Amino acid sequence: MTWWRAARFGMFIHWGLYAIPAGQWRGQSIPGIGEWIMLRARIPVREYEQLAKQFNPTRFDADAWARLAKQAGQKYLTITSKHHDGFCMFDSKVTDYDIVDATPFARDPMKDLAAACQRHGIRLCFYYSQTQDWHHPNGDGNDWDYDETRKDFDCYVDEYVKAQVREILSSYGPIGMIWFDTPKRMTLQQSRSLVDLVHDIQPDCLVNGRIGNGLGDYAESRDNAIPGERLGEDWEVPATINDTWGFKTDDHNWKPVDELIRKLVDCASKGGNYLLNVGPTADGVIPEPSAERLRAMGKWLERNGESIYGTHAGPVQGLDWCRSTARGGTIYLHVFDWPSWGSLEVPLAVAKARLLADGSELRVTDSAISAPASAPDPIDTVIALDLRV
Ligand code: JFZ
Repeated sequence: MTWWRAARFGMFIHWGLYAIPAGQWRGQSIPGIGEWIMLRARIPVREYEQLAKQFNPTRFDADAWARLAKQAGQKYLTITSKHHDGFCMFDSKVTDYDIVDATPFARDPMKDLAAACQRHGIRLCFYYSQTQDWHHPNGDGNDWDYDETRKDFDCYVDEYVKAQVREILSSYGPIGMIWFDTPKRMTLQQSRSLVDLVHDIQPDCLVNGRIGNGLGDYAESRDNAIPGERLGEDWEVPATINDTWGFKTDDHNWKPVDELIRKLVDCASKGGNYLLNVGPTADGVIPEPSAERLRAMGKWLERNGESIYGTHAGPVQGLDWCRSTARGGTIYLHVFDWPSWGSLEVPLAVAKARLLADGSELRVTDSAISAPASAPDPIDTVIALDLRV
């Protein structure tokens, strides 16, 4: 868990056939998250499958994606190898329903991504939908093509899921983590056998909490739900920049940069990781509104990353106007609301205070820190504190 705890910030990528309809089906806008369009519109397998013939992401540039993650200050990248629609974005030998065999693209983008992540020092992780598979006759969730009561789910897990988990762990070098999702009908025995399989192949590979049945190396929060207080366990929140994971043409509800930075800080202050999603288009491009926000976050982290990476939850908790993180003897006070009255009152025995961004010292009297009239950084001014011993 060492790398994962130090990382604090990762890139989530939801990319698959659903990026083609991008929220529209037969001239209708389908409400909800883009990657669920097959279920929401009850699209028959035979019809949805046809999308593969159009999938040709000629503008896909693995290096650009890894570079963007790097510029954003993200330390790991988790990409959908297979989402609930069942389409495999990697070269699988146990099905032809994959990007190499079924699309005109006919290449494995995960190979390029693995190499690009290596080059840029980003840990590659795979999302894998182990329970829901709306394409496989024995997978969970598709009751419009198949009779749910006649499915042999155990067989699907033993013969298909395990084979594919083996593939994604054997073909792309070291994998940081497998991000399982929506365990639903997984039994404890099934969850356990998948964890064991992962560790048999790559002992250092982590498994997230959505493997189900209380297993996994850390807890996964509900989507977009940052806990109200610090937790005594390792946790991560998967989050969207707009309101969808998979690309949708009509979702323009992009969160502003200041909100995204504060959410990252909020997570770090409660001891958790922020896994922030991008949904590339069908031609392989990360939407510019996402890219520009990520680059702005990276700019902020260039100046203030010391207060995020490798830190744990700080001692000041439960105040609206600030957050805190800590590492070694240093406490990082993150000021969201700058005082107009010239002083910051902190419930700590402060000895020394300096602005992290430029190193300048702030005067300290009786634990109150003198504050310049206006916020040095209106998004989050970080002050590094030494305490009296
Ligand atoms: C799941 C997926 O169904 C979704 O498509 C996306 O991949 C997301 C990251 O994960 O959705 C969930 C799973 C769990 C919760 C909410 C949405 N939850 O626990 O609240």
